[in-house]
Amino acid sequence: MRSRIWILVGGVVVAGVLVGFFVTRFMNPTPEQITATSTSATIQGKPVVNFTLTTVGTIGYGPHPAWVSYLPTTYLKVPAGAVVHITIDQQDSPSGLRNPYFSLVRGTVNDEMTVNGKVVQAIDPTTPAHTFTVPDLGVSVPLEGISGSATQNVVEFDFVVPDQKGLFRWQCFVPCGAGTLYGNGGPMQTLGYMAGELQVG
Ligand SMILES: [Cu+2]
Repeated sequence: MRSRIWILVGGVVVAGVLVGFFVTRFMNPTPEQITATSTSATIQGKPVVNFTLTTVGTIGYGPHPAWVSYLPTTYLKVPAGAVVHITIDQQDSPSGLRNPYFSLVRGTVNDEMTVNGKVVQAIDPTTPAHTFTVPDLGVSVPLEGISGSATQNVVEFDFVVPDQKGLFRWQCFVPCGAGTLYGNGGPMQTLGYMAGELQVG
């Protein structure tokens, strides 16, 4: 009798573990990360690693082809203690900011970025299409929307990541989710589009 109970308990535990794997792996898969490419450069004695991202007005594929998005993904992995050099080919039109604070460049090396090669520390708050913002690292960069016949603005900046491992949420702060409540729904609240994770270490 006793051994039967233990067989039952064991069966329940095994079933629970299998359900757990199903929920975490199949229902909620971890998306592919891209890893920063290493370089031989250093800034402030720290190794520089590179990412190149693109922001587009419509992603054009997947379950939400009409959504705005970062490409190729918003899941980024960098080594601890590195300087991350990001190049963003910004190809979307401006939406403008609700909170003009995010038109400032903050938390990057020298609190600056370059826009098409020109050094800038802030832009007009009505002109951003998106921002690249990592709140817990104090990093925020406004990405100027394209105007006239321009097809993209190339935005570059550097920031230092901590020496310890960590997972940092990042997102855009322009309410760019057109057609959603206050522009903050849809792609603005979905990882992989206008929100993502920066894995350090
Ligand atoms: Cu955005």
